[in-house]
Amino acid sequence: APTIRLSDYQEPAFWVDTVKLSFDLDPTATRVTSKITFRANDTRTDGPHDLKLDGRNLKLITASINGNAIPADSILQDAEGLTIPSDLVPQDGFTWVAEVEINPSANTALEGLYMSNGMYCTQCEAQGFRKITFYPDRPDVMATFDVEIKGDAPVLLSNGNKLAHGMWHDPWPKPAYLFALVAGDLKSYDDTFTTASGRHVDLQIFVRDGDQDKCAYAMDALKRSMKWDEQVYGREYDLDLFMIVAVDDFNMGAMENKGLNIFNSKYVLASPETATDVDFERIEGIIAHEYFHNWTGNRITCRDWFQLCLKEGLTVFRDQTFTGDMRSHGVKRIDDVLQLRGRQFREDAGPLAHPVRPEEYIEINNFYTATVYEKGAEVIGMLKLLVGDENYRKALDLYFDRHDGQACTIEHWIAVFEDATGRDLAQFKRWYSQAGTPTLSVREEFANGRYTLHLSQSTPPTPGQPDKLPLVIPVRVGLLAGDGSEAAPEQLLELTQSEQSFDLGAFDEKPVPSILRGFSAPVILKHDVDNATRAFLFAHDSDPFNKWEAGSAYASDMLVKMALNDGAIDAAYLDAIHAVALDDALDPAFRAFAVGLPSEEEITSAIVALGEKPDPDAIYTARNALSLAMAEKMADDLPNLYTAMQVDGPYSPDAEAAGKRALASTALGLLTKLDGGKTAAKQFDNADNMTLQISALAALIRAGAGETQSAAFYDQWKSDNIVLDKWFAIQASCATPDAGLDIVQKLATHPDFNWKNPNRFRSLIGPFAMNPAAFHRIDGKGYQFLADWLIKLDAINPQTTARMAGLFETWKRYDKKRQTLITGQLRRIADTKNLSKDTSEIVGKILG
Ligand code: BAL
Ligand code: ZN
Repeated sequence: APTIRLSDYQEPAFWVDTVKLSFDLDPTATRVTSKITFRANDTRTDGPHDLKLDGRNLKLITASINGNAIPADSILQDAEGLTIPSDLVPQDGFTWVAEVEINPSANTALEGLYMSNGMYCTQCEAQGFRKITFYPDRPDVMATFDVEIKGDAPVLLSNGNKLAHGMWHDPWPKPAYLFALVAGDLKSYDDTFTTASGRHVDLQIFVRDGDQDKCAYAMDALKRSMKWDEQVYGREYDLDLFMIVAVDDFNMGAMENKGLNIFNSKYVLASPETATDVDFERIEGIIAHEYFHNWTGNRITCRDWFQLCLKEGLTVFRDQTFTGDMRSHGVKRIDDVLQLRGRQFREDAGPLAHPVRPEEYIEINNFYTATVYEKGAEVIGMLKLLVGDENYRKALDLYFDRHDGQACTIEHWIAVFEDATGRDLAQFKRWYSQAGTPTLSVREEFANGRYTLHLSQSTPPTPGQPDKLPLVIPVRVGLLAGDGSEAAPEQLLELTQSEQSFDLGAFDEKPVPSILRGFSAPVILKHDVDNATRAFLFAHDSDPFNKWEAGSAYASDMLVKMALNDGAIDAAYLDAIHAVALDDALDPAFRAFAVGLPSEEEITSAIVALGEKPDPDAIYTARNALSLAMAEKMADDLPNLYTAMQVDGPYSPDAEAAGKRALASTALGLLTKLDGGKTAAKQFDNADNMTLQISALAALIRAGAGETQSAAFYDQWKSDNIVLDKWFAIQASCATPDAGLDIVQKLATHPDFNWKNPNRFRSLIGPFAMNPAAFHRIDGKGYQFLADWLIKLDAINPQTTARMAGLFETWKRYDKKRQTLITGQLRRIADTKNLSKDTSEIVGKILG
């Protein structure tokens, strides 16, 4: 498959003004008629131009230009599309009409038009529209769409405003990737919203009959998102109608199609009995994310797919801020950084590392990555920090003013900030083009009463990028006095050179620095800090992120040493964690994070950073030993803490109640180490909400118990697919190292393991591969299990397979024996006949 390069970008020869689509739905033979008006692109003076249209798996019935049928032998068609020679193409513009036939039932890749539980639905981003009809399927081609849907389903939906049953008009020019169609026997949960300027908007969430009672939270989140975007970004909604549809078979989390968002049902449907606190928060965040795309993605879209971060980084940043506003910024930041380190730092450190704006790809679906999304959001956060809140808003206003209705690039985005603030961002822009996580090294100096920080930065080589230039790194720094108070106002240091020194002023005694507050840049901080200082910051830092970080780094150092067999448990750490766990002045949600130990994945990467080979069993054992020591240390207080964190009254997913339950769950995990699972079993039996039920089950399974409860859970929830996914996932992720493989092998033969459904596939295979001690068995059977399933899934769903193949990206971290075992499996996948280009690109890169 060819490599597509940013440097090869060329505007299309023809623009599109209007698209009229008519669908005659049939499960195996849907007819699609398209009428498209093309206009010459006057900037392309290299004509005459052939008409080249993308199209895959389409049966062409008829095609005409300006009413003249095109003879079949004048149409050059291949697997990727068709070409009409220039002599048949009026160069100043023309109307194209074509009829094609497609087979939604055979579409297991879930891209284009497909069937899910008897309903028709679409997924067009990035390049699914070409599986619906012939079209210039590229985001810089924006057109208005009129859609007519013929079918016997009671609900026939498309983008824009509704004209009549099955008739839709979308007045806002959009690229084809934002097209959507849904048809089926769906019920709606309705509400309304009045925008700041008084526009009435109907809101509808479409679900299967019986699920209407699980829509209230998503609807509430939607209305809060709409209001927030008005208040914080001055952005109003722009159609008469906003619809969300819940779909069970979906490769992604959700999709921002104009006016018709399509969601993986697990990110819409929620009730206290079926969804956890974490699910509620995620639903809120994803509803917001997709809604926010209406401005950052839809009204202003991407010129080409290399610019994906233009909409995704910004929209993630916006949804993160929204969640922080709804809940707690401090806690949200900790959560986001944990995700960033667990997924994006991992990606950046391995063979799949790529810049926030990649410069080449084989399959664009492979670039919906943590780097494009999460690091893309970090870059926006840094930009905001550097220019300040007011300038940020000024720049965003200018962005919307200047580029509404356009398909843009990162250059446009940067220019808006330069024009709004007068600041030169040429160096800052390197964040978009340099892959790899920079290291920020810190050395302190206190001499003659002056305190100086010496900062240096370096970014490691990544595939295709051996040499790196210095970045602009915003470093928020606080300084603490010996009594824990702030010794000076917080400062924002801008590190722009490889090495730079910052004189932070005169002090009577050496202050204790709190560096990179709020995790002000996505870097790895290297600063030799002793445990006493960590304990001090953990006790006193006023910045919630760095307070948490101090405790986490303390635990991580200890766990690394324990796993490498030259460390013991530090009693001072246990004192510190004990104090924080019981400190009622602190938000329980914060305490839950503070008491939760670094994950096995985090300990693994810390060991790798020291140049050592991680031993998954030793890491598992070390972590267990420390948590047992914590449990024993707090033994007298845990029952009280657990009781104090119980929430009375009916379940509410609000942040305060959720925080209490999170801390109760942490306490329960520790208690289970002491009481043989008595408290957990009781919690399981009495649980009236999913948060309590599943946290009890998880605690039991982690302790190697919970068989009775697991069976009861299955019986209770076997007809609810979203909950059943949790049942698969919890067994795979919490399984003990020895039992893991047996458990997942058995689950893979379970009648409910419907592997063709992406949620079900991911719920078993993903958590197993992210359970390091179970997956990285020294006999290699964990690797073989994953590879077997990837090979099987690739034949029907390349996109999800390729995504899951990324689970092998860390192979170079491990010892020779494991490396050989993993690469053996990767080669087996690579050698599979008819392997998709999606999976082949990922596996090829991982093998290097
Ligand atoms: N655009 C794909 C799904 C999302 O990022 O919202
Ligand atoms: Zn998005």
